[in-house]
Parts: sequence; C-alpha cells; structure tokens
Amino acid sequence: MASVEPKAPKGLPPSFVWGFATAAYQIEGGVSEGGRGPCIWDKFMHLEPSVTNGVNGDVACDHYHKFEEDLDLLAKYGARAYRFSISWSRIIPLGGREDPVNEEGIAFYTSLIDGLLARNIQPWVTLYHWDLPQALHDRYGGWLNVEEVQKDFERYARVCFERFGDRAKNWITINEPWIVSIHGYSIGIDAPGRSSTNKQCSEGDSPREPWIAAKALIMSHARAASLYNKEFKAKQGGRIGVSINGDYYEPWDPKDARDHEAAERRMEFHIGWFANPMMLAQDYPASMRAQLGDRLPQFTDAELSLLRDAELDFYGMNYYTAQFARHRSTPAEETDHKGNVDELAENKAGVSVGEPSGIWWLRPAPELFRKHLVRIYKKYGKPIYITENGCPCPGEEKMNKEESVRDEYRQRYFATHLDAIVGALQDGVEVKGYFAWSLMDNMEWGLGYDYRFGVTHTNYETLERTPKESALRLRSIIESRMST
Ligand code: PNW
Repeated sequence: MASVEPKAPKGLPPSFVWGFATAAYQIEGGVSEGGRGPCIWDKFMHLEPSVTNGVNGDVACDHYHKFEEDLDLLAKYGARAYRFSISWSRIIPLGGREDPVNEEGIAFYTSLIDGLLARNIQPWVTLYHWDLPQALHDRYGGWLNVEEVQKDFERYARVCFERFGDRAKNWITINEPWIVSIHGYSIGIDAPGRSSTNKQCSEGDSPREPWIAAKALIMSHARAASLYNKEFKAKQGGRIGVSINGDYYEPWDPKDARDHEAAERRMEFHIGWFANPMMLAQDYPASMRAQLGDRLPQFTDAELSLLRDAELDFYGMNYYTAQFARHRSTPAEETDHKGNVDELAENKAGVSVGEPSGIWWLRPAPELFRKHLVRIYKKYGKPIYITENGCPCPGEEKMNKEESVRDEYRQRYFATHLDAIVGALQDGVEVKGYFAWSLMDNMEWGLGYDYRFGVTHTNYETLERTPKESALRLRSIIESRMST
C-alpha cells in the first residue's frame, strides 16, 4: 500500500471537497424517540423478517445518541465535508403538508449541523434516503400517488430549507431513485416490498408500479429543487443536486454492435431514466419508450416546465462497480427493467471486470469509472460530486475487529478510484468532490449488518467504534493527489 502515494498522479484541485457519507435509517436508531414517526423501513423490517434477515433499524449504530462521538471521528479523519440524510418522519412524523412539525427532530439535526460547523466540516444534506413516513404510504399509497406525494415532499423540503438552510448550503433531493423504484416496487427487496414477481411479497403490480413510483420521485425532486431555486438559493447562497446511482456497462462482445447498443441501453434504463428528466428536463430515453410503451408515464407540458425550473447545480454520482452487457435475441418480458440485456462479470474473452470484493455485486473497475465520468459529463454537463464510493473487503463479513481494521483492500479501492478521478479531470470532466461510503459500518438495508462498508468498525453489541486504517488513510490518499 505504501506504493499508492509516491506514484500518485497529481491533479485534484486544492478546493476538492471530500469526506464520508451515511444515511439516517442505516445509522440512527432511536426510531421511537424524540417524537419520530414510523417510516416504511420500520414496518417492512418488522413485518417481513424473511426478506430482511430478521434484522431492523431500531438501534442500528445508535447514532441518534452517539452523534457527538461520530462528529469527533469525522474531525479526527480530517474530513472537509459530511454527507448525511434527514429522516422525514423525525421532522414531520405523519409526513403530510398539513401535519405538525416535530421540534425535537429539528433540534436533533440542528445539533448535528452546528456540531459539523464547529469542527469546520461542511454539511451535505440528503432529503430522502429511502425512509418515507409510513403514514403517507397508508394514507394514499406513498410513492404510488404522483400528485399527492410531491406536494408533501415539497412542504418537507421547505421546512428543511427554512430551518437548516442558513447553515447547510449543499442539498441533495433524493438518493438513488432507481433503487427506490426497482427494489421497492418491482423486485420487492426494499421497503415497501411490493412486487408481483417476488413470491415473498404479498402485494404489488410490478409491470406498472416502478414506473409510477419513479415519476413521483422525479416530480417530488423537481418541486423541491425549483422551490430552492426560487425562494432560497439567492438568499442562502447554497447549491442543490440529486444522487443518481448506476453501474458502467461495457459490451460483452466488443465486436458485436448489438452488445454496444445493449450496454448503452442498460445505462439509459439505469441512469437516463432519471437523469434525462432531472438534469435535462427531457422525456425518458427513447429506448425506454420503445420497450415499455404505455407502461411509462408521460410528462405534461406543465411538468416539463417545472423540471426546467428545477435546474440543478451538480450531478451527485453514486458509483461502485461496472459490468458487461450482452444483448438478448428474445423479446423483453413485461417486468423487465434492464433494457432486455444480460449482465455479466466477464466478457466474451473471459476477462473479468474486476476482482471480487466483500459483496457479490461489487467488483472494482476504476478504469471504467473514468469512462463513466466522461460519459456522464458529456451527457449532462454539470459539475460532478461523487456522493458515494466504497466497498467491503473480501471476507470482511466474517472478520473480527482486529482483522477488519487492517483494510488494505479498501485503501486500494479508494486510491485507484481517486486516480480515476484525476484521469477524468485530465479528460476535462469537472469532478469537484468525493464522499466515501461509509463513515461507519452500518445496516446494509435488507442484507442486515454483516456487510461492512465503513471506514470505522462498528461493534453492534457494545456499539463501540474503531477506526479502520482506511479512515485515517483517505486524507493522505487525497492530499497526495492534490496539485499545490
Ligand atoms: C447504495 N446494488 O445502495 C445506497 O445509497 C447506500 O445506502 C448503500 O448502503 C450503499 O449503496 C452500499 O450498498 C445500493 O445491489 C444498494 O447494486 C444496492 C446496490 C447498489 C447500491
């Protein structure tokens, strides 16, 4: 590992923003404290233990009580910025636009934000990282009710901008709308666990619902961003964007034009689905219209106009891995959401996209990360912040603390991905910041607590935090790549 710094290519600007990221439900716990209302993940994990490995977020990392200690960790690691999410049902326990604001919830995030500023760490606030108030799901179907949910989200966003925007200047509306739509409403492995194809789910209509939920997420995002642009940005001097996930895809057979098309189509179904409306105020990609027909909702002129008012300051990119895409010769199934392609870890010549990590879906592919950055920047033209990037080390789920803290694999993952960012800067891409996922080991959603993405080891029995080597190393990995 000593080798990564001396040879490191220079090129990160001295202003490069960097730090660590988390999400409320994955770390906070304290689910019935401080006036917090239930969210869809509380219900999902308690009612569907077979899907969620019998775990839940009731305690998680107990960040709700230990946040001061966690702020001290950030300071110790030298972070310039911290990305966290606000729990909607801590701010408005019943979620809706007529429902009361919970001052205890406001007080919690006020302490968190003030604690960051006192340590000279910039707050980066995600409004929605998957924890919809359960009351809104019960009242009108939550994300399945495009017209209602966007009004409630706008009011929730307004409360956050009004109460925190004088000190929090960097806003992310929604985290990974693809996961919310597909995992929540098509394959049913995330809250609210709806699917017509997954036998473990009792409800859902997956040929329709993911596309409806996605439109609700897009329009809710647009309402919040246009509100910020109109009423808060000039006064508060902040910025707003969105965090979009999506792997990079290479053609399985580089000599087959149909695989080149399949790779591009796969990325349109993953990224363009959200980025075309959110970043460009445009309709969904043509390849999606061609495959999905009437199942894909339309945008009205008024909706496109709202999307134009919601112009964003940056593209937040959550990037972990890449894959190969191979075209299929059979027609797409009704529930297909991938553009009718096969996804493979090896190409036709048997070359792997990357070595295995500590989770099956993630293989590091930093050279493809550089290509990904170039592709996204060419398409959307906004400055890019990497709002998530990280991995569990191979076998880390079975390691004890002493083994887990010696995380060379994670340090190499960070170093090679920062090299890719330097490469992309040389290609002319504006990459302005980087958040490692995650500040600490936490609840990896329905997979539970076994997969450890943290730079801090969490002991879930004692809740003790122990910095892994990568926690202290990230700063030098970044600073050694800065041009002075
Ligand atoms: C992101 N996949 O989710 C989320 O934003 C985080 O909350 C999460 O902990 C992190 O990545 C690590 O997984 C993903 O299956 C969940 O490809 C699943 C996938 C990708 C991203």
